[in-house]
Amino acid sequence: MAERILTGIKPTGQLTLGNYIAVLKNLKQQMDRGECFIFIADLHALTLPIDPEVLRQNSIDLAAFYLAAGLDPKRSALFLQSSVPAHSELNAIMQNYLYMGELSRMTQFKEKSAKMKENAIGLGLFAYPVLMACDIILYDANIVPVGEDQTQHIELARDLVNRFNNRYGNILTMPKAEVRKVGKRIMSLSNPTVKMSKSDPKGDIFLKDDPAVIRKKIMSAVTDLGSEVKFDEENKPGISNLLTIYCALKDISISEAEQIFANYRYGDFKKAVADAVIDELVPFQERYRQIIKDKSYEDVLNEGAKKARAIANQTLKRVQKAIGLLIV
Ligand code: ATP
Ligand code: LTN
Repeated sequence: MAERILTGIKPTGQLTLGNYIAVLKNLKQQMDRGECFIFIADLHALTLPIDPEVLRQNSIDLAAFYLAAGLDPKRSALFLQSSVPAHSELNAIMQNYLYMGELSRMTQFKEKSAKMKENAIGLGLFAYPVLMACDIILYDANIVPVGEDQTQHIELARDLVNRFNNRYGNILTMPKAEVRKVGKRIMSLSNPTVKMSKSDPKGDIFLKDDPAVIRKKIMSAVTDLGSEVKFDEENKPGISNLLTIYCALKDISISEAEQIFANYRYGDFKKAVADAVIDELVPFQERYRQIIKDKSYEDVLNEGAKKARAIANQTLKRVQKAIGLLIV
């Protein structure tokens, strides 16, 4: 059976190298494997306060980034989550099949709400994984490429599918998270014990950074005691993170990289990592600028929404019928 692949990114801020490695870098390979549904999770971006103009700009940027990464609109649907109403409609149904206890155990919710006052935490932030499960279920996706931080949400989507199918028959497709072996969690360059994240942009490499800025950030990345370039997450988290970035971009294993850099000092090693990031991002940025200029994302999003709506509406109908809603 051909694979059905789905993934999304929130337009909440400037995209980072973490997003690139987790999702964008593999887009071309994913299209060779099966049918891709790739979206801009703009409804999810509303789960924390965001300025309307910033949301609009981020959404355009994200569409252009997907295209710059090689997304081929003939072989995949690129769309805005908000332009497919079935996401919200299925969400209204599925919120009855996931429970408060389960949702309150989600690490992302705990982290994002930790510093907020109780009466400022929106219901949408709490219910985030319900909508995310709907995103996946609507397209009968069996493969969901993500970074490691999202696997807990996909486990919950799997629980939902099990629960639903046990009760109503074989209605929903079981999804599976696909996390790359090397690069599942890119860490901050200034604090390699925390995830590089666009909502907490300390030690981030942004996809729009100029080459000189990228070089400066990598050359001043936190490194560790000792002088050997070796992968050891516990004792050498900084070097391990830079090795991970290098391997993820060059598609080689950690041990291959350790061999390449066996006689390198930290400074020369960092220079090689900076070169690798710049070599990857410069042509990508050129494509991005061209797409922003010619606005080719507009037609692509339009066409993508049509394709997505056709599939999503079928699943929604199947669910409505199964649970006893009258379809008239
Ligand atoms: P936020 O900080 O707003 O939560 P985010 O970048 O973590 O942003 P998304 O934009 O929705 O969240 O992430 C898109 C994809 O990128 C997800 O699959 C996520 O797991 C992955 N991702 C994000 N940051 C990293 C990282 N540092 N390393 C690996 N994957 C990442
Ligand atoms: N939750 C993801 C973004 C996201 C997603 C999805 C990813 C929303 N819906 C469906 C994969 C499949 C995030 O926060 N990184």
